[in-house]
This record gives sequence, structure tokens and C-alpha cells, in this order.
Amino acid sequence: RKVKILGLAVSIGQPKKGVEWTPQILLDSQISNLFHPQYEADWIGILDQQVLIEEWKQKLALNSPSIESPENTLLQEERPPKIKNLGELNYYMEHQYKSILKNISSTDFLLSIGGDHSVASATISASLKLQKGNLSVIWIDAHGDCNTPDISPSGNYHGMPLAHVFGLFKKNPFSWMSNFLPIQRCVQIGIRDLDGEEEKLMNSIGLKYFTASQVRNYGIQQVIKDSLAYVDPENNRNIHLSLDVDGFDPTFVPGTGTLAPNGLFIEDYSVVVDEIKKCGERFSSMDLVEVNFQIEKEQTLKAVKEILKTTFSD
Ligand code: DIR
Ligand code: MN
Ligand code: MN
Ligand code: MN
Repeated sequence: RKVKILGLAVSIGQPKKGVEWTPQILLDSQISNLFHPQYEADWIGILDQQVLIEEWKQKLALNSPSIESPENTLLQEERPPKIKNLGELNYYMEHQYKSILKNISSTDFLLSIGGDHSVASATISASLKLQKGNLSVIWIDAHGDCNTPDISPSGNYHGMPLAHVFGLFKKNPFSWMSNFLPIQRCVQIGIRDLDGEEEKLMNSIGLKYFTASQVRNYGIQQVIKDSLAYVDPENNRNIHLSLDVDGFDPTFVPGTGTLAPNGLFIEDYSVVVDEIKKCGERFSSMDLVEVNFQIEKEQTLKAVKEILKTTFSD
């Protein structure tokens, strides 16, 4: 099976430098050598935020009427969404979205390597389009990533992509994004660091999630079985796995921007992915995000290699 790898060298969805270098570091360390030969790895390329932001600024300077500037249109609203780097993110993620639709077929496996977790709304939106809406999501994270611009305490978009792809923003700031995920098609695993309003929102919309301590209580095997039964009750949906490495305990993955103690074990991952792989080719895409080798490299690279090896094993 073809595994198309898309590098998403972007960090402007959160404040720390470093995550944008991860795709190149993983390309240089020849991660595809870790894959079982049944997988044919193929790097589509790396979308570089520096290049794209420069391009966006030049287009803005030319003031071409065809180039959208969501910030400008939003100025007229009474309560503009508070999203940091909104124009840059919109431009970057539109390229990401279009690059996925251009380079990936519905039977390929898409591996998107971040970058921060912002990219997930574009990967999911593009995957929904590719799979004609037939997609469910398993979201591994310490965080809910379910803030809306109105309730986000930080204004960092990486804390918002899930709320966005659920269609919960009052106004969608990304005009290219038109495919939304029903809330019942998503389960989160590993949650343990929610903002107050975010938690209220998640509970009020009925988003299903398992906290890290629930995982310890029920066992990871039970949690992933229940999760798949919930998002894919008739065994006919394509599955997207969005993996924020801060879902794991910091002892396994210290190299990430927002550490949260008492996380998942790295061994939990193989149980999760083995269960998802029972879906065969319906397991169709994955984000691997928030890996920051600038914060810590040795332990983190070891964990990332382990993750990739188990994902693309026999
Ligand atoms: C926090 C941090 N909930 C925010 N979020 C994330 O800024 O919205 N950290 N995703 O990794
Ligand atoms: Mn997180
Ligand atoms: Mn994040
Ligand atoms: Mn996240």
C-alpha cells in the first residue's frame, strides 16, 4: 500500500519554535526504512511556513483582490475571532488542503507529519472530501483542542482545530474549509488538561472522550474497542488517527510544547493501532503532531520511531 507522507513545517498555531523542523529531521533520518515492505513510502513534500508566509505577504502587498485576507473582513464584525496568526494560518492550511486533494487518492494512506496540531482541521477536512464524508476520527491528546475563538484563553489555533472541524465557530474564517465532521464521529483518548469553558463546551455537545485516568481504570484495550464501536458501529467507515504526542506521558515523549503529567504509556499506542489496523484499508490517514526535537531529541526520536514502526508493521 502507498503511504504518502506530507511534511507540515508549521508552528504558528502555538507559541514555541521547533515543531516546524520535525518533518525535515524525520525525512533526514529515513523513517521509511522503519516501515514493513508492504508499505511503499512516498514523501509528497514539506510545506514550509516561511516560504508560504512570505508568498502570502507579497500577495497582500500587491493587494491583489483575489487574495483573501480574513483579518480584513473580520474587522467589520462586532467581535472578531481572537486567533493568532489567522491570515498566515489560513494561507498555509489552504495550501495544505489543496496539496492533499491534489496528491492523494482515496485508497492511499495519508501520513501528515507536523508541525503543531493546527494542521488537523485541514487534514480532516481534506480527508472528509476524499472519502466522500465517510470518515471517523480517533483523537489522541492530553488536550481537548476544542476551544472556539470566543472561549480560547490563549488565541492559539492549535487549541481549536477540533471545534473548527466540528463547525462550532460562529463564523468560519477559512473559506476553503467546507467539510465538517459530525461530533459523534469522533472520540478522544488521553485527555487530562482542559480549559474551563472548553470542558463545558465538550460536555454540552456530547463529545465522547476518555481521560488518561479512565484509560488506566478500564484498560486501553477496552477503551479503543469502545471507541471504534462508537465511531464506526457498522465497520464501514474510514478512520483517521490524529496523534498529538503530548497524549503520552512526558517520560516517554519529553519533546513536545505542552507537557501534561500522568499520560498514556507508549505501549498503549501499539494496542490502539493494532485495533485500528483491524479496519484494514479503512484506516486511511494519520496526523503525527506536536513533536518538538528542540525541546528534547533523544528520547522523543526513539518514541517517534517506535510509533511509526508499530503503525506500519506487518
Ligand atoms: C490550551 C492548550 N488548551 C489552548 N492547548 C493545546 O491554548 O487552547 N496544547 N493544544 O497542546
Ligand atoms: Mn495536546
Ligand atoms: Mn497542541
Ligand atoms: Mn492537540
